[in-house]
Amino acid sequence: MNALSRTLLIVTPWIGLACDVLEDPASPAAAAADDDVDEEAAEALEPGELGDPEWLQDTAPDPQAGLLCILCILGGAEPACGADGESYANACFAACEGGGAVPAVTYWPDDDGDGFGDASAPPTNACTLPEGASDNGDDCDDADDAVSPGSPEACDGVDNDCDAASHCEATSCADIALEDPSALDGDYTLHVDLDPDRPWTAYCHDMAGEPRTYLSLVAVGEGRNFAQYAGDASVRTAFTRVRIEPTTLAVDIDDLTFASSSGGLYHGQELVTSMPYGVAEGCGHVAEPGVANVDLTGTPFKIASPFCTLGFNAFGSVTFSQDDQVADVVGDGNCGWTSPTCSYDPHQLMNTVNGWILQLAYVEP
Ligand SMILES: [Ca+2]
Ligand SMILES: [Ca+2]
Ligand SMILES: [Ca+2]
Ligand SMILES: [Ca+2]
Repeated sequence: MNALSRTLLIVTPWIGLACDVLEDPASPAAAAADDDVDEEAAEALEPGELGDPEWLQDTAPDPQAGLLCILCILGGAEPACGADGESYANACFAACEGGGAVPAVTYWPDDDGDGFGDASAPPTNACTLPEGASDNGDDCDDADDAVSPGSPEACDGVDNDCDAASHCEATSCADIALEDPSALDGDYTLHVDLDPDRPWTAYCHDMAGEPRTYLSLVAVGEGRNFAQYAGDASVRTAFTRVRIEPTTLAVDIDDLTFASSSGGLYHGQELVTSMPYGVAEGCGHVAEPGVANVDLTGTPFKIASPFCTLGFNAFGSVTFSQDDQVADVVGDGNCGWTSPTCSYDPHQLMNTVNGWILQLAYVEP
């Protein structure tokens, strides 16, 4: 052991003891401080303890400590933080001049200034918040101040809130596809007008192409959700899903993507092979009149359209269930039909468009 090391071994614990004295003159150590430090104390305190925040942290500054601080410097050369937020050459300076030594804080760069640091950038330790830095590394995109924990999720394909498990609230299947271009066709929860109290399960179709929103019909099978034209012969179309415009809640009665048809008949020179949703047509007073059914049971929607009967010698009716979720439709004449609102063409022929004429409404909770 050389002379300097021996000096440090002796001086350093003495300083520690002296700082305790300054902090609490009434302590037993105060009496001992008047005497030389004995061998026992030197052995009890290792030089490294000078850097221990346990005793440095609350050490009060005191002008009388000037000499002690000079000696103290010998105790170490690691930069340290003072309670005053300044950086000092070592822990002794921080303790004696900086109001007590405190641990350095880890900071991350915050280039976009949103208060959240870049977790992927190397952090730095400092005594106070450096300019352009943050005390956390929670930003998942430090080049966009609209992206950070707690930011609202938009349907934009971006993880706006730095939580990969959370997605935007969607009103349409197009929203779902925008948020997640890899989303597959299937059932998704949408909200009417983004209202958390008005959820519904949509079937999203053609998500990889032009996403379209469908309402899956629960009541399917014999006598449910079909349209019919009865004449010399009959054509009947059954629906398992109908296309819905999720912002207006109108149904395109012409969409046959999830419909199947059977039979066929000639209307004049034209062969009719399918019928629009909710339309009943009859011609010639033969056999049974045309009938149709709309049944939204099991969905959170009800029928909000009036129906109307048109045609030559037309007669017909519509009977709604009490909750307006079911409509039984009759249409006949020579020829005549009953349809949602008033369809442009009751039987579906080439180049005819009825469009979004069946209006639905959300069943309020
Ligand atoms: Ca940031
Ligand atoms: Ca950001
Ligand atoms: Ca998003
Ligand atoms: Ca998210």
